[in-house]
Amino acid sequence: MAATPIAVITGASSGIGAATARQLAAAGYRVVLTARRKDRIEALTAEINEAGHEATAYALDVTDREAVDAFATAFRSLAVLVNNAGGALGADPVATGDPADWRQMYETNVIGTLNVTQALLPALTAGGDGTIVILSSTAGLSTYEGGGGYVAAKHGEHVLAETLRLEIVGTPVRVIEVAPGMVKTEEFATTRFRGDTEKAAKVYAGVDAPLTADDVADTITWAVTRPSHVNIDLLVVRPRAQASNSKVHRTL
Ligand code: 8X3
Repeated sequence: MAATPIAVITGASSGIGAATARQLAAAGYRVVLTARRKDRIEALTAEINEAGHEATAYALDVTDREAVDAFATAFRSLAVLVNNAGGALGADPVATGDPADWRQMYETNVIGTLNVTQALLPALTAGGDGTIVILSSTAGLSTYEGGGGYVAAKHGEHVLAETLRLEIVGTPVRVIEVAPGMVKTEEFATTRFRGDTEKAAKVYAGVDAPLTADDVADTITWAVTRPSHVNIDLLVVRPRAQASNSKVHRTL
């Protein structure tokens, strides 16, 4: 009997990462949930196992290269890596944005993805059929006012995906980039506005049905479960009410 394929998901403690862990488990993967918040991924792991699927939790900060390398030693062969950890901090104009925020966003979104991808690439290759998913954003494809360091970091992540795909062509590993637009999750906007729930709510005010974490997880799961020779290079997914980063229909 063939071993159950393993999928590692970073940032699996909430939002898109958590929804992706649930959906990939239901699709037949043994999911390995990583995030800094151990209690959260342990609770989700228990939920997935109780549902009759296979999950394990591993507390990990993707910006800590030593910890990432130690984590990677557990895998001789790996089917899927979903680089989901990341996020936004602040929505200030370039003129006044805090360089510390810019640095932190580059560190989590770009270096975090680089760390985990570099560390797990040997196992993804050794498995003979690997898939790397990079969760970028529509903020990685075009800019918007107040996008600042987030837009810059997501452009970096997009370029990482494009470059890696060129460099590893011919190996049995594909690189899928999923770029969501407006997704309403419990934490994304609240973190961006440092706990200011009023400002966070304004992001989605009057928008008829922003995407949910499940919508994006569904997209990821679809892309990952295509036959091995099919590579969904880049998939942009937005809610119907959003035509571009800055063109959003609101009923206010
Ligand atoms: C999230 C999309 O519009 O907040 O990645 O930059 S946006």
